[in-house]
Amino acid sequence: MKIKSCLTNKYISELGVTENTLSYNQKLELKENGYTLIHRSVKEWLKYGVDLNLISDVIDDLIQKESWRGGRESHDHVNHQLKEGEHPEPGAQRLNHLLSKHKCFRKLFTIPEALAAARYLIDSREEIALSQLILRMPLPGKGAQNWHVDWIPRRKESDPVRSVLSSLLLDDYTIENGTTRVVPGTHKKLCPPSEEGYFDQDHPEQVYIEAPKGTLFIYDINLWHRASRNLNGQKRRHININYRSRKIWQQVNFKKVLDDSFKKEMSEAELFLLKARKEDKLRNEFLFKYRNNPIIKKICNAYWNYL
Ligand SMILES: O=C(O)CCC(=O)C(=O)O
Ligand SMILES: [Fe+2]
Repeated sequence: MKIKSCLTNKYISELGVTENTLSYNQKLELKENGYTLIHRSVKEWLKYGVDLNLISDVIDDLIQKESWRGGRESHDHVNHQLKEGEHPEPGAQRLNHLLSKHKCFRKLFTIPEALAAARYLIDSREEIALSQLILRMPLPGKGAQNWHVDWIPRRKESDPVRSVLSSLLLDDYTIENGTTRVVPGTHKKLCPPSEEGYFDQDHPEQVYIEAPKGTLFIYDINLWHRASRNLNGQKRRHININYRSRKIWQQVNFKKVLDDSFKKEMSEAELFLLKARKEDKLRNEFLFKYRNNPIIKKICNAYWNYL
């Protein structure tokens, strides 16, 4: 029997999410294909408190300022190996901790469709939190990734979906500027692409996501996907809004990194989604630091499944 996660439902409804926030077709696409695309113009986004032009300018300034250092906050476990001038992800510009860096990012983690999709796909017994808000931009001539999923692959039909990604496109996504490729339906598979021999080659059923600036590209964490190489050097920036089950790691420990003045301006519902209320437990920093150690990974996964 499924138990409703009442706090998440209560708070996302306070933030305007209803049963009808996603259309029937969007829900069907999420369930069957593993992704859906929702487009809004710059003007329409303004009604949601999202100023795409301002965000775009602020991102450019941050890229200028942080350059190859961008995104290091989430790569603490590899920081010691990174040399001067080396991006944490070779071939891509990243930025992290956006919420701490400018007010223009504040409404991005309460976009109703992103919240509704997270609630729709993540196991209904599990409460939800924002994991991170990051910027990714492939560098000219670079940025290709192998086929992957963004979390530990599901192995059994009964394994829960624990994360959903929503990419807000700040530029048009085209084949030439290195768009994301996906293989529709692969979110249902119980293995990662590498186990079927897919690394950096074309997949016979791949689809290039071609969509204009202002699109929200929402996908199940288990969908096979990969960023392509930026062939024409044109900007291809997106902000990734990642929700996860509260059982697993938040990539950013918002409770720790957001200051008190920021928290004071947040509603109870927003603080809940950031896992930054007084009663929310702090992440275990030791285990998080060593999260890629195979033994720690195994223990945490077993523990999360037991919870
Ligand atoms: O930028 C993209 O197209 C996708 C990036 C991605 O999948 C990742 O970094 O995990
Ligand atoms: Fe990914």
